[in-house]
Amino acid sequence: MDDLRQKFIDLIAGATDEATLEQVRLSAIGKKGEVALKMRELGRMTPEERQTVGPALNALKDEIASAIAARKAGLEDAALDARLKGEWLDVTLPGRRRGALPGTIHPISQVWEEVTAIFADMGFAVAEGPQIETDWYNFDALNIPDHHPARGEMDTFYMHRTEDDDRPPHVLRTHTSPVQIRSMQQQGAPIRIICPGRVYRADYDQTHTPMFHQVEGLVLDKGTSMANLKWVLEEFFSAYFGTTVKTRFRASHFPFTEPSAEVDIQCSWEGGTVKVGEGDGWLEVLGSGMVHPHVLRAGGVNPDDWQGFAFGMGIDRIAMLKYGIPDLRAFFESDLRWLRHYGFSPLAVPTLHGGV
Ligand code: 2U9
Repeated sequence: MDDLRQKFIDLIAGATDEATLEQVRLSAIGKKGEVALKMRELGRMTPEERQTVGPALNALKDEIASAIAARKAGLEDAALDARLKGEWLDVTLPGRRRGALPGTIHPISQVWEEVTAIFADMGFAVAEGPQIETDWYNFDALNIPDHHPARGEMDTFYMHRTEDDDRPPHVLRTHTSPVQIRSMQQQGAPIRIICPGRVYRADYDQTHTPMFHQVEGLVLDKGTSMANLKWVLEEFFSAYFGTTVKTRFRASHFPFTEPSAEVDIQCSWEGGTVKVGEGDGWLEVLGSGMVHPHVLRAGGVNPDDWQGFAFGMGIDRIAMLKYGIPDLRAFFESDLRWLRHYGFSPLAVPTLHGGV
């Protein structure tokens, strides 16, 4: 029996995987294993022999069973250790880059939001309107005469109609001024609004695209003057460029304002780059004036009771100035490298407290 014990203890110790260990278990203490065979011999023994051999065989069976269980636990531990070593993970490594880069906010959208935030802080509401307008809202209401060159097909996109269609002619709006006419008609005076939006002119070269973006402003009240206009614009440009910006008003002419002024902002031209808010150069960025009485009347506002100013500027142009974007046409080419370079984080929402 000692030989039997030694043989199986050696076999158990030598088993290096669970399958071999199971083989050893079957051949030792399985139903047809060697211990079972020895048990069968008990029948042929004397009662005295049986009393010593029987318990000894049971003890041997138990001993082999626990040796197998211990070995099995050892093998499982070793397997787990090997797995842990093999599947080791450095949780301090930087994360993997995502396949597609996140999109960016287009500079025009960014500047649109910046401009809106600044004027909102000065009490201006935002008004929007249709991009397809009747020629009445786009021209007549703004005191633009029939013979004016802006009305020509060279400058304006007309929506052509069939001959039997007698609805009024429609155009792609050439400025956002019609929105102000509609706002005056709907809410009357006093009013303080800006109208940012897309506008269309039949023009395409280095500095013009057939679609571009404007923001116009309108303030009507009892005693609103050019002095108020100048303050609002200087306040706007200083907030927008983040530095005090002087303005220069030059007399001009627009059909919808009287008097009219073109507005320049102070800048320096050094090393081929424009810097706003310093130096003694000037840059034209804006048109403005006191709203013409004809235009007030078209909007249903009595010019004997109310007066005020209006202004207009190009969003694309002031975006180029602030962010050093040299080529206007690149704005609309959807070049991903350009968008990543000049675009803004979707989380960098312009706010006055955060600094626009
Ligand atoms: C109403 C009355 C008057 C808006 C104005 C300009 C002068 C102007 C240009 C600037 C650059 C257009 O984007 S641009 O090409 N705009 O010069 N705009 S006064 O005057 C208005 C608007 C609405 C009811």
